[in-house]
Amino acid sequence: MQLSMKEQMLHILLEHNGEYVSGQKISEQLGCSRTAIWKHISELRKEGYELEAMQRRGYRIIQQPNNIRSHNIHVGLKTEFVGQNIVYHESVSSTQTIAHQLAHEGAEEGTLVAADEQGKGKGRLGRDWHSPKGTGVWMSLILRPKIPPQQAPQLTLLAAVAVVKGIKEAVGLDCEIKWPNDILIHGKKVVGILTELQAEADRIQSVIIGIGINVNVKEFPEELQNKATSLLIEKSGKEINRAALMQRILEQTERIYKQYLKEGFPIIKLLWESYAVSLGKEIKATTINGSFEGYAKGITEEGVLLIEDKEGEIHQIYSADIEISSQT
Ligand code: BT5
Repeated sequence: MQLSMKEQMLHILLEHNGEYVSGQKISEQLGCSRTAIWKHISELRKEGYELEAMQRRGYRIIQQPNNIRSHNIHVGLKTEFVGQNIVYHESVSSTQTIAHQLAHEGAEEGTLVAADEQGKGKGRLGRDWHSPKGTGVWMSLILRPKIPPQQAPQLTLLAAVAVVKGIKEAVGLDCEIKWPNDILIHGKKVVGILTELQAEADRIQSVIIGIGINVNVKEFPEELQNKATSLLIEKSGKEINRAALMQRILEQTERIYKQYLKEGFPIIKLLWESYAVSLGKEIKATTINGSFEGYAKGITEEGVLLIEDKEGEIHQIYSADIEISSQT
């Protein structure tokens, strides 16, 4: 997707990394008037960009706001289609609901819905996802893979791998994955992933991958205090740029997704296993049909978890909450 005039200007300023760029150079590069430049500068300032304008020297960027408006994500995003069409809202009930609607209306593959705050963020099985304002990444990505619906769980694992790699690249933190959709740091949940489908019996129309990341969350409500963490907490209070983090995750997602479409699941499976904490351990799995304990043997080619119980019987688990009972 083409960058707008304002985005192109931001791109030029960011490329100069705090150095001055003359108004003349900008107007030549963009083919616009000095008045138009000034208009965009004022708009960017209103959005929280700290920009300096100096006579005879031009403009320079001093600081970017830590917001996730679409052009903040768009400028500097090195993808072909993932995140190239961004729908940003300041406050929504859930980005999943909006993405479902857009997918239904035919939104192109790679369309991303992002919000600064969710009033009713969704977890699995009707659970809530705490999504406070201005501190997280709450986003839903629309993909349209030509795969049978039963392979869709693979995409949750694919997304988990992309998020782990993106966090490592942008922030330098190592995460672990707990099957199927939890990303943990030091045993506490920092990311949740929710994959939902629009499908016919034999064909996927779209997959909506919802990703919730606690980025700069400083405090959690009481019920989450023992089980949730944020990147800021794990970085000893260092604030993290959310747009840059999203860019790295979207780039990783596109790269791994393309590889998946070309070569299938095996490579993703290997990567996923290298980050998994719940394999090779005694675990307790709670499913909608009850809970039982056993040894987590591995995942199948479909991304299904295999658990061996005390009688040696192997169970295939499609969806569950996992507790790790002991190290083995
Ligand atoms: C998930 O569900 O982990 C999927 C979360 C997906 C959230 C994203 S945000 C963008 C998109 N739009 C949405 O509306 N949703 C997606 P589940 O495995 O069911 O975990 C939910 C449980 O995690 C809750 O019952 C809480 O115990 C806990 N929890 C809630 N908010 C949390 C948070 N911010 N951080 C860590 N744990 C949380």
